[in-house]
Amino acid sequence: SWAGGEPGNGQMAPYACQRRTPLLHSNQPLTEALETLAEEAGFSGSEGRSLAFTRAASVLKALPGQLSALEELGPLPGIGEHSRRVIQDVLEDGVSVEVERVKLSERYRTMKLFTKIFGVGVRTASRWYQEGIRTLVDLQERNTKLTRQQQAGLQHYEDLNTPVERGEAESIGRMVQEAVQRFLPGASVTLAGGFRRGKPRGHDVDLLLTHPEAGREAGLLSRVVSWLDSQGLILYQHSQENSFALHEGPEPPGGRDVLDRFERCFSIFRLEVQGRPGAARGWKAVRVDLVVAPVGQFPFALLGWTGSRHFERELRRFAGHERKMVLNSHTLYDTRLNLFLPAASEEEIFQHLGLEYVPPTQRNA
Ligand code: 8DG
Ligand code: MN
Ligand code: MN
Repeated sequence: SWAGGEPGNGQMAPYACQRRTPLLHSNQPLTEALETLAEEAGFSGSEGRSLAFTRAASVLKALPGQLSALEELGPLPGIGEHSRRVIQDVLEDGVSVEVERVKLSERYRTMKLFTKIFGVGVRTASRWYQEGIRTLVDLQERNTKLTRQQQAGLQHYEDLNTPVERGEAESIGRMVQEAVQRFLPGASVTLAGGFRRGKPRGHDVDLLLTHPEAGREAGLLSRVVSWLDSQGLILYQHSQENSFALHEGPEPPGGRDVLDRFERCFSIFRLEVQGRPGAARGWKAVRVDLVVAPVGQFPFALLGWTGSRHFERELRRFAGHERKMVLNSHTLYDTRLNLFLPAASEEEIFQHLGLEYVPPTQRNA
């Protein structure tokens, strides 16, 4: 089938957005090894190498069964020499020496520790590492300069690195829905991100707000956030205004990431929780992303915020390379026809792209 078929039949489609990738697959040890190397390459600033490992892992996630020999891979797309070597090692020895070495290395472990702080990216983590900082205690003792976001991230480090359960995500969705109804009846709140793809837990809660009447959603977010804040439900928030203007036209593919041009809010919620054994307090800090989209852009926003990140990247690459279209979380632009292609649903966006529809639960690329 177009979705992959048997391992080695050479039928696997080259772009992840042409394949179905379920949450659970049969090659976990292999994808884990490859994703560790992808992460390590990202920590070293080697984006190309990182992407190559991510692509290889993503191909394995779409295989219908467990791979037992490298030969079965045949001419699968996007699996390079280095990835093949890693796969072979794991298949033959159960582990890859290279991956094990990475996992034990001081640099990898420290980079992982630091990038798990909300607000800390690879560049900051790398700088701290070069300055000889190794632990969270070091960070505090050396009075390292931190942004407000990083301070909040450090303060709630443990909670924010405890997975958010689906039930918790749903409670937060209801809290936001309730606040939204106070200010704009008829507006909707949609759970996107990993939970929409069927993940049972995640690192944050991604919520998309809209209203069926275009324009009514303007200003909604600041009211909602202020109200939640006044109720003591928000531990940290950083909001951005909508900076998207249609008349500017689309940005070139590979240009600045335009996903962040909606009215949006990165926040940390204070979620009441019951029955946490051994917990001294009855609440937990949870990362929440709130995004507001006008209804005309909603399908694009929903598609863009459902992920996975690799699936999104592949969709945009497919649109650009195969269709000469520019896709982002606001619009789809056809550069040959010089026009925007409107869509009332995710299905219509796939149709415009000439892609078979991939439901959210099959976007775990
Ligand atoms: P998780 O939270 O369960 O770990 O997984 P996830 O839900 O898939 O990851 P995510 O980091 O929350 O991202 C989900 C999608 O939302 C992702 O495909 C792209 C979009 N998105 C964010 N935050 C940002 C951002 O800061 N910039 C951009 N460009 N896109 C973002 O969630
Ligand atoms: Mn998420
Ligand atoms: Mn998110």
